[in-house]
Amino acid sequence: MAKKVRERMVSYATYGVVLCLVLKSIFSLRTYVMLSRSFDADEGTMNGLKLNLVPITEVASDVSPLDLFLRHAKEPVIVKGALHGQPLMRADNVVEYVAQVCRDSYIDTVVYSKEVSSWAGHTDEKLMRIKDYYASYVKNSSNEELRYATSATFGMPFMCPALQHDMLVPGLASKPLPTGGAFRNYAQPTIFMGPAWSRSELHIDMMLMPFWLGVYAGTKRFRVIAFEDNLEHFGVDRGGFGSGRILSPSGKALEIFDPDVQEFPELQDVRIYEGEVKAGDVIYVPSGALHGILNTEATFAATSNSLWPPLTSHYAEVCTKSHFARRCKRMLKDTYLGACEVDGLNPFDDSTIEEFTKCALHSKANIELGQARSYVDKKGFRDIFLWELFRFTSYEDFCLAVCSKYLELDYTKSKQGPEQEAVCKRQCKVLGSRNGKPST
Ligand SMILES: O=C(O)CCC(=O)C(=O)O
Repeated sequence: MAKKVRERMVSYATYGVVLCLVLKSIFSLRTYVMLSRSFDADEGTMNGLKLNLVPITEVASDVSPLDLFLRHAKEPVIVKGALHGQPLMRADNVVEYVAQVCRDSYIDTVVYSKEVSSWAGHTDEKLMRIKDYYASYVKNSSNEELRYATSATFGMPFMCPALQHDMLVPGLASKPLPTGGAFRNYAQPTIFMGPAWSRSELHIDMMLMPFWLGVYAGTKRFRVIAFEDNLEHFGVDRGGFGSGRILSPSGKALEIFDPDVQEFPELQDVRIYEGEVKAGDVIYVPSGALHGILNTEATFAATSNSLWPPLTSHYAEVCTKSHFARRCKRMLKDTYLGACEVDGLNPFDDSTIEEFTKCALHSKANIELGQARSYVDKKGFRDIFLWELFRFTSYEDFCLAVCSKYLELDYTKSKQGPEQEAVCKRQCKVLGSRNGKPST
């Protein structure tokens, strides 16, 4: 065992200081607590055929980001209680509180249909004011239409900036790479709120990016198929790396919460990670993973796609082996600020992926902007405000920049754009209980 470790250390030595430090940490003892797993894997029989359900690993919130992203890079992980220090967790009724703070903001609302091939099976989009959505579809539990709300059109920073005082970026996600070359995506985080049994069916995220999702109220059941299983059992031609809807030979889409195992016999072999993400928890979902979400209670959640330095190698591998699905090649290039050649990446030649990874790990983007060193030192991870993540000096400056950014990007094409812009600007004057001061 010790010999193996030594050999691996030696073969990676050429990766330079950053990678060596990272490896040192891989082989160090776990410092965080692995909690018991929440799911009984004996459940999950469909039409007499057994699904291969695997409980999602749960860890305590003292997990170091390096352990999380490196040791568990390829599997989803639930970090229990990671949101417990956040102001929003103190609201008596989180969903009602959000509906109150964001009352005039416009949010997209959708219903689920198994017949459509759109993202997550969402269809029948209507922009609604949050207060009206909440009254009709969340508070009114006798409404049979399961209408789900998500800030897809406007994104939370423009849609309801005042929420930033209560809803921070979790510490473990607070040091991302300059995603796509820019400091952050102004359209994220995305928020999701909805009644029990609303859902997002199986899909894959833009540019095959990994993400964090924090649940502030209610419970979400996740089912996740890792990139590696998707590739092995469904391959690149079954839709899984495009829309994320896996198709059977007869053209039927796989519904992960109601799977037809006759149509998809592969499901007996595919590992389906399953876990409940409860209020206060954060889930990490890896690059290129298919995932479906079923809200088993009324929920409120926030999520962002981000890449973190320790995921460099896995993301490069996923992007290349998917044959560069979902424009991820562009993402690879831009994230490392063009420092590393992407045209030589070859899905059939692992050495090209290793070369790229070596270069990316040494890049300025990874070391300086992604703050790779702080992962090794385990320093400086704390819940931060969005304006800090975007490297602004105050909430108000960031807020006003976002409100105008949307004008620039011509989001006013949407009929409600001008009204939403006015809501955005009004909220820039709203300061939270800590007056926009960073937490310590
Ligand atoms: O919570 C949800 O319904 C969907 C979240 C998600 O899968 C995503 O943002 O990619």
